[in-house]
Amino acid sequence: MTLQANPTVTVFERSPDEGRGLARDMRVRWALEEVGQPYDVRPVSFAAMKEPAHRALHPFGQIPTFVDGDLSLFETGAIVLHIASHHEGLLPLDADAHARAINWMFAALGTIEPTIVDREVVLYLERSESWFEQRLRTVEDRIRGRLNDLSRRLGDADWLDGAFSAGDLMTVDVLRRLDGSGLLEEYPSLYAYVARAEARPAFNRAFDAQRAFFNAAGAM
Ligand code: GTB
Repeated sequence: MTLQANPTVTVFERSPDEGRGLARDMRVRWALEEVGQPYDVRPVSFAAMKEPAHRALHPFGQIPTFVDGDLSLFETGAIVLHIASHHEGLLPLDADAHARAINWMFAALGTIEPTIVDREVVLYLERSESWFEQRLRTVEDRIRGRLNDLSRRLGDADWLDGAFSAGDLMTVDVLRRLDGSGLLEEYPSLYAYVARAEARPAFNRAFDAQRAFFNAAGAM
């Protein structure tokens, strides 16, 4: 009998989010926890991320990457979809519901997340510009537009389309990046949606694992 090695996920050696679980390895850890797949993590420094050895795994020199046997992936959408496709629990068996869950994954990554990343770019890179305040307002209004539409679609349902799926996992992980902005609080149903997802045992295992890793890295 040959022992199958666990998949390995690369993570920040020391995450700038200080253990808040806002970097994108969190969604991969969470997906792995939801399906009960054990995994290993491999820390990578900012410098090592840009070295050829890491770029062989990730052409853009970023984390996370996912290596499982001979397979190596580097985009979180593809990684979570791969995990969800190879285990039960994150994608419905019904073909149409399955496609709709993937639809929500793409919506999270392609329609919601870019507006939230824009805000981070403004805050971290454009603060000294004369037009900073005006640009921040514009970008935040664009986020509000997305949150408004999303909350209207969610209505009073627990999840976006029936049972919790990879579509919810990705949407919630994207929304979590608004932590500290006050924007999510303007939409109580979305705030409750994120809280509901964060109460899942798998989320908590993933969150605790990344926080323990951050604390251990800090102690070194
Ligand atoms: N599209 C890719 C994917 O989804 O996998 C994006 C990957 C990505 O942006 N990775 C970031 C990275 O490696 C980490 S997650 N950045 C380093 C670099 O580009 O040199 C983004 C992130 C970083 C930090 C926080 N934080 O501190 O709160 C939150 C999110």
